[in-house]
Amino acid sequence: MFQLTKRVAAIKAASNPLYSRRYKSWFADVKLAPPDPILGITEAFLKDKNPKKTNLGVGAYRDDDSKPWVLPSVKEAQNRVIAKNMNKEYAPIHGLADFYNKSVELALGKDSEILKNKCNATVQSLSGTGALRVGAAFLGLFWKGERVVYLPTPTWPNHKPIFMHSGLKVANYGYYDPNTRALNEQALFESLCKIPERSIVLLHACAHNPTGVDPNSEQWCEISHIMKSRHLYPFFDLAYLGFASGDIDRDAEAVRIFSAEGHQFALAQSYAKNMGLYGERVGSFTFVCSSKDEAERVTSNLKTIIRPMYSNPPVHGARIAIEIFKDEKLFCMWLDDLKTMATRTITMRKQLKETLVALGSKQSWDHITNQIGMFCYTGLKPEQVARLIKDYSIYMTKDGRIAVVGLTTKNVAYVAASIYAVTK
Ligand code: KET
Repeated sequence: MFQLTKRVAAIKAASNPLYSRRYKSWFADVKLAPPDPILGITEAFLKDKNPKKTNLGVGAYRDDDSKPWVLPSVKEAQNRVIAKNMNKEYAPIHGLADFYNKSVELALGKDSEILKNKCNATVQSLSGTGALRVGAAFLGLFWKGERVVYLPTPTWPNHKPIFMHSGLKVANYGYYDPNTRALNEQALFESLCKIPERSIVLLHACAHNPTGVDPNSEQWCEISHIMKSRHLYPFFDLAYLGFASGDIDRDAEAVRIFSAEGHQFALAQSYAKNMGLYGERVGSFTFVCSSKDEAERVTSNLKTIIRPMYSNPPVHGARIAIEIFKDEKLFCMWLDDLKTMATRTITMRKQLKETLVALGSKQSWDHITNQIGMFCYTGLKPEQVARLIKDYSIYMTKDGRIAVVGLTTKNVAYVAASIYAVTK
């Protein structure tokens, strides 16, 4: 008691103005962080009062009434999940096996030797970002090669912090040519040849974000050969499986080429876009290992990473995916939904291009229809983007990326006219 009173007196004595000023706040030195380059745009869009405002920022599919679309297959699967009246117990640390086993099979293919030999270390993840994050954290702890992750120029802005937060360095490799608005094959191959051996290389498996430009089959084979001969480690980000072309096998081509050629690689998968399960955070992460034994050891360590990070993943979205995976009819319904999204996106690309041409734009807009996936890398300059946002309330990322999935038959004319106005 005496001890305590003495201590309190000491604290009071310390509360002189100088002392209290110094300890007014623990976070006085924390500076305001910039808004997120993608999700920050939605925040600005929501504040805008213009009735014509259009959000082409975030990559989230909209129907032709600009409404988020819950896929009919997902609705049906969710009804089935609810009808089962399941409990709300914790999932295992690595998630629901019925989900993650089918997820990796979707990417690697039913006949995958890797899966037959159980060489995969696969876990459920918090969507694609969580998959990348867990994979990065594992590499941060165990990677014995060059601790640098090479990212394409440009890339999804979240890649850099994800790897840096895991204690890895990041650098870039050539990918896109702004003049041709297509793949810069020479820069890509040359820079891959120069990357120090045993480095990590991040590859967008399909529907490259933000450019919408993918290597073709031959180019993927070449990338695979270079990476193999130079002992580069492939880390695939597969966030758009089935969304790029509407065909899962086609979109999985790059991953399957690398599997067939015997690469060991990392694979982050997301069901945000292809099942429209954005907010449910459904995904999986896989390391393709050299043996079953190695895969078991890797899995056990993935679990030790996940446990203190978020303990175990949410179950609801994964249960929806399981319903779709295990019922052939529902699975076919999902494939149809994927086609619906891919077809509407392609139609909007065409309409945007045709309207710009009809307005008399002298620029070439062929890249709008040549690029694939959710986005179009328009080539608009930062000042043109700024005008579109300020004068027309058309929101997009600063680099001129538009989410084509946000275009509709109702807003495309306004968007085209506005783009024409700032580019003529
Ligand atoms: N990888 C890529 C290439 C990607 O574009 C996204 C999302 C993700 C991973 C992660 O998605 P998740 O929801 O964690 O499964 N991209 C869109 C949304 C975002 O930035 O979070 C976008 O670029 O708009």
